[in-house]
Amino acid sequence: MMHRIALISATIATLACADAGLLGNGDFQTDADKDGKPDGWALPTGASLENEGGNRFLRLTGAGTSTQVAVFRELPAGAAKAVRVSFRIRCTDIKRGAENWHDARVVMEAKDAQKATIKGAFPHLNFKGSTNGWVEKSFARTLPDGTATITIMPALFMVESGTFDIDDIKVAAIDPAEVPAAK
Ligand SMILES: [Ca+2]
Repeated sequence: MMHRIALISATIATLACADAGLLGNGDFQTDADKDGKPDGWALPTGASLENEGGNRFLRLTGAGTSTQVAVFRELPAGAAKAVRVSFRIRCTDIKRGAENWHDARVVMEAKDAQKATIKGAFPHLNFKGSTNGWVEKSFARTLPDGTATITIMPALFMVESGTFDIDDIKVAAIDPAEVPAAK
């Protein structure tokens, strides 16, 4: 009996650790309902769950210049006044489409309680070409007053071709004092 209690405690501790931050399952590891999709994420056409040596991650595959491939999450900001966002990405032969913004992007927005976008809250990191393996990205931002939710959307916008891998997405509440002053 004691053994079983210890096992359950260990499981709960692992889950709490994996879910640290505002975004659950940002590492794509959990598929508790075994439907082949990472829990909390929808996988539209062009998005797939990949597995390399036991590490699961999201892959977006370019499907031509008339197609946008994107996944979307919305998370409550709760009491957070500032957040640190981090993730790692890997690009393979991403060929831009007709417009400058037809590339790989991680689009983030702050929304107020009426779901209206509060402009300029987050940078939209964008990528094209190939990276040399996985590359870590991180930034910190103060949340605008009135932020109720944060949306995050990794996307391939009308690219000719290529694949965009993303993993270990974390959105963590931090002390606003930790946000570097804007230059
Ligand atoms: Ca992972």
